[in-house]
Amino acid sequence: MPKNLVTFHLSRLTYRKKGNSFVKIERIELHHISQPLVAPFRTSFGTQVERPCILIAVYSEGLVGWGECVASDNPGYSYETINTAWHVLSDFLIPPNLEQEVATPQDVTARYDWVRGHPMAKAGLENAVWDLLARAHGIPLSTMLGGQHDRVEVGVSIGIQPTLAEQLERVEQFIEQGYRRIKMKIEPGWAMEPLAAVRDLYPNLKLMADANSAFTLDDMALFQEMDALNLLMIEQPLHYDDIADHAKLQAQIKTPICLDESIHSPLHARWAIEIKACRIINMKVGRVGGLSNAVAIHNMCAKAGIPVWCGGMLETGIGRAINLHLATMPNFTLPGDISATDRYYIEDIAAPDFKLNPEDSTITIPSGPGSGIKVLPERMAKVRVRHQVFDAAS
Ligand code: OSB
Ligand code: MG
Repeated sequence: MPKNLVTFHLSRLTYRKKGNSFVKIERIELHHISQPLVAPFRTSFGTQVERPCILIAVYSEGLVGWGECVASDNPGYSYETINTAWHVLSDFLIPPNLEQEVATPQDVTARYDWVRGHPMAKAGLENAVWDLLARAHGIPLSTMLGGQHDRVEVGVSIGIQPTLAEQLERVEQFIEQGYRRIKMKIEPGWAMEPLAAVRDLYPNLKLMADANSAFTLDDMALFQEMDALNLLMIEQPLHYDDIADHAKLQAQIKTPICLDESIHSPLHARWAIEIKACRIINMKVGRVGGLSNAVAIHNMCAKAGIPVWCGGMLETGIGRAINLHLATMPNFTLPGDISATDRYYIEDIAAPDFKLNPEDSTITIPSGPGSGIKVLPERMAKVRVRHQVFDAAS
């Protein structure tokens, strides 16, 4: 695959409406929304009952591209929050891009390259620009990314339940719906017993655990015990910023370690691969700062023989559609945390709703230009907390 795959594709395309190969950003809007989840989602770092996010709309000549910033209202998963992202977007990322011409997403990221950190804020804006460019060229986002499938394999991530009986009930319910890969959240005191109980009932299930950083190297014996469960992988067992200790753990257990929280950029991915800190990487486009970095990490992992899969952040239809397009790239060889809309929300701000294809545990990529989804303004108005318009006049 050519290194500059993205530029390679775009340099041969012209913007359908104008015959240009660039668009000019006229206006950017931020929408802070918050939607109730169908069920509380409990992890080792907290419980969510509502899912807030910032939706980013980038306008050019009657077209609009949509991105989603997946920061939450508290810094439990990462240091970013809705408020830090709003600040960084409105004061540093958006202003240098207003009224500017954009031929590739890198034209936008280059204008804020100097900003350290804040990957979720950056991803929200960059991904909206990818969507806008793909719509302008009249091609699906997956084509722009070099993707190869029209459906991708998915699983479901189940939060920590109040009792073992309820945990088993949840697992059964999702398997009945057609999900063939189950991820269980674990924490100290909720690990071996629930995992072993599920493994006993489903000896051939693709089963994995996500610790969200809740353990230390002192728990080595527990992880060695887990080797008997034939798990697909253990996600982020140790500290959220650690790479080095994960290499020590991986050397002493058979189950593949998958890193989530500690991979923020292609540089972190290279460090993890070089010291053998993991055998798998969870790709979250928000956590790595946008689709350009996601493509770079994907290509690096493909070369190193490290499979990737698409993680989730309980996205709305906007973020979920982008995840689906991303997961069509060839080294996404494990099922993603991209579940059907009804697993998250009663009604969503975008259409169409995503449904599981139960015959093969897949979700079909939306067709049409860009991410292929349409935002529903009436639904958005119902759940909106804050709104701001950025244009030449503001
Ligand atoms: O660690 O993968 C995680 C949700 C929010 C924050 C962190 C994580 C998750 C999930 C949910 O596991 C995945 C999904 O969107 O279905
Ligand atoms: Mg995780």
